[in-house]
Amino acid sequence: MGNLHFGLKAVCAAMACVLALGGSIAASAAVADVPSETVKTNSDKPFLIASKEKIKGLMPSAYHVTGSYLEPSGAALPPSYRSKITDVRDQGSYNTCWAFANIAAFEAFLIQDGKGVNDLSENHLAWWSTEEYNSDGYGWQFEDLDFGGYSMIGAGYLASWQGAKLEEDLPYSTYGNYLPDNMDDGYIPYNVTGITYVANDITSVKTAIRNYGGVATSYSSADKYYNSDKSAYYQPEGPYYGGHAITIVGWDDDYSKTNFKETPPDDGAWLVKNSWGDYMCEDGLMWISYYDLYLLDTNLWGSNIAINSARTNSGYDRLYQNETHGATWFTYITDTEIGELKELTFVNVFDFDDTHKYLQKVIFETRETGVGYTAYYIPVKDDVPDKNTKNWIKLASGKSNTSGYVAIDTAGYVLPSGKGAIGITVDSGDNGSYASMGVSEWLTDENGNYIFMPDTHRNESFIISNSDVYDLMDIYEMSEDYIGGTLVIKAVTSEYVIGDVTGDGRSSTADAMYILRKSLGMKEFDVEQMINGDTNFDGYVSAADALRVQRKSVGLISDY
Ligand SMILES: [Ca+2]
Ligand SMILES: [Ca+2]
Ligand SMILES: [Ca+2]
Repeated sequence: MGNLHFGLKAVCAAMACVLALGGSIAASAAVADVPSETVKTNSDKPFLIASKEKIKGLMPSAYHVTGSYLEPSGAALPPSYRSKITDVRDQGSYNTCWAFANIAAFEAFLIQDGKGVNDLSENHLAWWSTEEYNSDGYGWQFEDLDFGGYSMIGAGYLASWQGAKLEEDLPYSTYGNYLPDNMDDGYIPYNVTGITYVANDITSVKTAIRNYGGVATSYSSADKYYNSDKSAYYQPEGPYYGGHAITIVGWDDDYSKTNFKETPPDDGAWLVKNSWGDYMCEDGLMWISYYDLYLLDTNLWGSNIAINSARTNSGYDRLYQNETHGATWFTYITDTEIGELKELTFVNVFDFDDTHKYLQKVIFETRETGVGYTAYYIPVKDDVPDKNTKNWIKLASGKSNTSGYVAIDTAGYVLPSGKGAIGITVDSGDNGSYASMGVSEWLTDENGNYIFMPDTHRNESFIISNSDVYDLMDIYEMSEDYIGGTLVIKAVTSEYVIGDVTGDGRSSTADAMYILRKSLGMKEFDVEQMINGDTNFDGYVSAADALRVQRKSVGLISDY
């Protein structure tokens, strides 16, 4: 092994210090793909104002995820398609498009997943990112609701179960919008367990829409490329005029190229749900050409987001996590002789409560696709994960063909109570990438002001490589970064195993049959079976629950 570099965002000068791990100093070629050390703000962008002056609000991202190339399974993709969606909302005069786009994708997913029509609170998400709400100095530090946001904020918020809350509890005001005093109250009806980052690729985006309802992304919005007669937008070239986040909810391969102000190379357009009420669009929907220059461009917008799974909030679940915002960067290790390491184990230590002992899922955030992973329960001694792999308990393994928040089903593994760790061994195999993991760490604007501040601690996140155990905070401190970061590895646990009445820790067709027999009076259930069998949480074990268990077991719904 040569000298080790850690792929931290705060690199360059500080990078040399990291090399103390290997003993000497080498150039930091490992960070050549880092787009920028600091995140730029809206202020220096050539913002041109389009209609109604309510455009801007999506900033370039700190990181860029190429995203997942998705292939349709089952029936071929039709030439035109539109998802069932909730009503078009109105962001009013605020730069909150990013919050509306992410919530719209989630609402479309919930319909697609059989969870009905929901009106969720964009207001809560938007205020959640402000320094006014995060007055303790941690979390997103945007000046106010009007500051704009990143695509990653909504994804991190949903995946950390910070929302989404109900519109009726935290309603949005299109003007005179103040920090709600009930931000921390209110019900979260569904907990997100998986998000796919979608590639800028027509087949992939179509597949994501058909599977998950919608894709939240952005385009560069300027009046001169908008045909208001047809609600059609196409920018062929030129600078970008400031991002506007929207949600793609359908397509038409035959949408005529003559509908646009400038003529694209061919027919075909995305059906887009906007958040400008019904102003300037057909019922709030519009069309953007497949050939638009900046739509879906992850180099600008960071990631295109589709929510792919969620659990109904049963009140029995608990999410263990050491951060509540998701990744602002992806960390990795470079060896000076062999380059970026292809296999690493990323670990988060938790203090498991014996009342929520069933481990349902392990979730991690990755920007790579096609990587192999193995999830472990790792014993913790004196606050440090056991480096002896003989003591690790393998929970599940597989290969992820998607980037984003990847959920691994751990089948109700019974967790020992107390301190324990969840490890994910990432093996990039032969796909040309390297082992990396989402990390929640600080971001500054180009003036050095912190726009995101993580709440990090020693003994929470570790990286294990060849039996060497590194506390992530030690790695940061060696690069003179005393704020540090936290790995995005989460554990979904439950008090009960919803859908499992046979007692094997997972819900399957056998459970559906048991529940059906119970509903017909042919079987008696004990208390635990009654709780587990009530998958729609209405207080009864009925044929409807049997149907839900059957639908989940064949993949028609993502989770309870
Ligand atoms: Ca709403
Ligand atoms: Ca079962
Ligand atoms: Ca029920």
